[in-house]
Amino acid sequence: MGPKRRSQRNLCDGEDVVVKRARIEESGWTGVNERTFIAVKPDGVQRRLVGEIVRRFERKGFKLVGLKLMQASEELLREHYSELRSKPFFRGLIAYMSSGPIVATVWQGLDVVKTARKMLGETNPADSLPGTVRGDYCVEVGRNVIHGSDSVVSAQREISLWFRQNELQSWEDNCSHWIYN
Ligand code: IDP
Ligand code: MG
Repeated sequence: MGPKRRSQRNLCDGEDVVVKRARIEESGWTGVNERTFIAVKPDGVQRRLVGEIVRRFERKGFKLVGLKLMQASEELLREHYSELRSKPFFRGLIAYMSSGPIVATVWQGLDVVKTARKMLGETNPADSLPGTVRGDYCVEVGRNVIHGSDSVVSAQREISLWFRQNELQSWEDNCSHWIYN
């Protein structure tokens, strides 16, 4: 399989077909339209943290534009974490992330990428302050319950990897003027 073909495969459901991936519109990713990819990892789902995590992002004022419960394929996970493929923990990371369903979400709002990373806490829960998801709900780096994109560029890459275009909703936010002035 050539590189072009591979890049068009829909890794989010394993179908070997050409599909419309979530479109990356550079101009639409600034200001209040910035988006990030947040996933509740298998341990977060097992430990019934989905509602708590979604609640935090909703109450903060971010807008939910995509959400699905899914079993991620190893192929998707290897692509998602491709930057870490030479790390000694890579195999364990793929095994962990494919050990059960994940809740994949996309959130939109002003500075959502940076703010979501603060809400997550540090990669190692031991370094994460109370009040962050990892600071409140986990102990070990290998079971840190949540993923969040680390930059706008990563967010664009990850959203297009995990979501099809028609899985992301554009909806009118009737309370946006209570969140933005
Ligand atoms: P991040 O999730 O905070 O962005 P990354 O460095 O991108 O952190 O690592 C991705 C994931 O790989 C982490 O969330 C964690 O699940 C896992 N991981 C990172 N470092 C280690 C490690 O030293 N041992 C085991 N797992 C790790
Ligand atoms: Mg990362």
